[in-house]
Amino acid sequence: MTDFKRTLITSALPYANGPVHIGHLAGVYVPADIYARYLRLKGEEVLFIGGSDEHGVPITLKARNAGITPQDVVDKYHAMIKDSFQRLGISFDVYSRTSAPIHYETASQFFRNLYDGGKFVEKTTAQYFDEETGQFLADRYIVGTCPKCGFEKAYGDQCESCGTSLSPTELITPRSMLSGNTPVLKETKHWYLPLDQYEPWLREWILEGHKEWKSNVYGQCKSWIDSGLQPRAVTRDLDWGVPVPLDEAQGKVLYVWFDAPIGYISATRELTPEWEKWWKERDTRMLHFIGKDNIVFHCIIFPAMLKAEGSYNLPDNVPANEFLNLEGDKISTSRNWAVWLHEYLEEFPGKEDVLKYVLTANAPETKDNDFTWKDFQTRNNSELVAILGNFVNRALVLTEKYFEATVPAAGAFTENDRQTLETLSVLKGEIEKSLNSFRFREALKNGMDMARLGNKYLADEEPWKVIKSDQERVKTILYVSLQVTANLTIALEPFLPFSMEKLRGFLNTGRLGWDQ
Ligand code: B3M
Ligand code: ZN
Repeated sequence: MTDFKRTLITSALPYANGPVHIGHLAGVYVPADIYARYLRLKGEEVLFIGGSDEHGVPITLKARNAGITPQDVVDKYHAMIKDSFQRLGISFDVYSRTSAPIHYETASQFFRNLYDGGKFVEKTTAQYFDEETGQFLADRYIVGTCPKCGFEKAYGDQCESCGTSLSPTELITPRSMLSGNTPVLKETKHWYLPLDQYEPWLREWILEGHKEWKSNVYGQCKSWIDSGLQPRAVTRDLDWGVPVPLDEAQGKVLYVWFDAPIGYISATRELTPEWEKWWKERDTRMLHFIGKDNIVFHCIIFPAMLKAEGSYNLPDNVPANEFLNLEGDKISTSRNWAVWLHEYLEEFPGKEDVLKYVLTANAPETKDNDFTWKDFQTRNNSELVAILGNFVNRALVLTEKYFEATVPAAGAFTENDRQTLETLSVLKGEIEKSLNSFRFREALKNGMDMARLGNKYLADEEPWKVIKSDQERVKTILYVSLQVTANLTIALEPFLPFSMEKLRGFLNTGRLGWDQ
């Protein structure tokens, strides 16, 4: 195991064609933020990278339907997403965007490095072309009858009625969504990353070298590799995206999934001139936080790109989560079936930590899971308020009531005092072990066990009774209780940052490190 000196955390770049919802948060951003905060608490060097993914056909479709430009679409949603992440306390070190000039420069240079290194395969194929608008048609711009079920509005890549994935030439009576005309097949050249050539290396690097990856990630990589990897086009005939930096490639852009992961590199370049320390020095550990639908791009395609380019590190782990459902149904942007983050923040001001708590306690870490408002309410009332709130409130109120809110000096410890203080450090060790294995649900439960420990200690010691006969003893009881409280502000900081900041204010302890 290499001794890493620093950790680079990337989190999937959300498409800037709509707001983020609780599925994105539970899958990617809450776990990534917990891990970044934990490493900072440990005093480790860490960068937490985020940004908006601003290319891709869905954005151009949204623009076309709204009669605005793709830049208008991404400007609106980049700002909304960035603001809502900031208000939720997702502690990015940088939140960039792939329409930024630095990204165009970084992505096109990356493409040139591969091109000049002869890493691409060039292929000319026949694609549908709209003669009236003079444009090649992306799959989503072609509609026709599904050959499987007869649905008349099937797209060039998929029939939304029967779900069959299609290629445009399979459509019956294809039509262009731009002009309505029948498109013609026209030759066009594209550049392909020959993934098949990286299969032996991917087998070695992942299937032999990363058996420690989460089983849902390792399993998906194995099935992709076993199914046989095909060359993948990294360019498209589109006018929205990073232009392909070749004179012969006028009117062509980089495929969105080629440029987007390079967005992590451009965001790091935007943040620090020392960006190569984070992307190229072997004592940097890189982690990609993503949802399961992005596994192939982050474990197979982007690593093959990095390997082909040759000077970059590869990810050490990709702790992808599964999906979160809402009230028993799949979250759907098109059906507006989601809890949108910006709406939650408006409707529940001051409850940012409650959402993070519930999404972590119910995180889809190994299988899809369900978010219900009933569970949200129950966890808030019977866990956050009744266990955590109740303990810290009693520890603080009793200290205020008996000792004018000053931390009393402890007298001799009883067996129960010693037991309680020892259990504190055992629980912190448990939390650390869970977090180091990206088991955030388990880590949070261990954190809440710390509050349960405090409640049990107060119930056992009953300072409100002892105060009548032995004030000195109560000093020690409250001293131990405040030790538990101070440990909670450290252990729960990654999960409940706003609440723990408030609690530190009451304790007047300032920011404490993990091992203090
Ligand atoms: N824009 C988001 C998604 O597939 C996609 C991630 C890019 S990460 C480089 O939901
Ligand atoms: Zn169909």
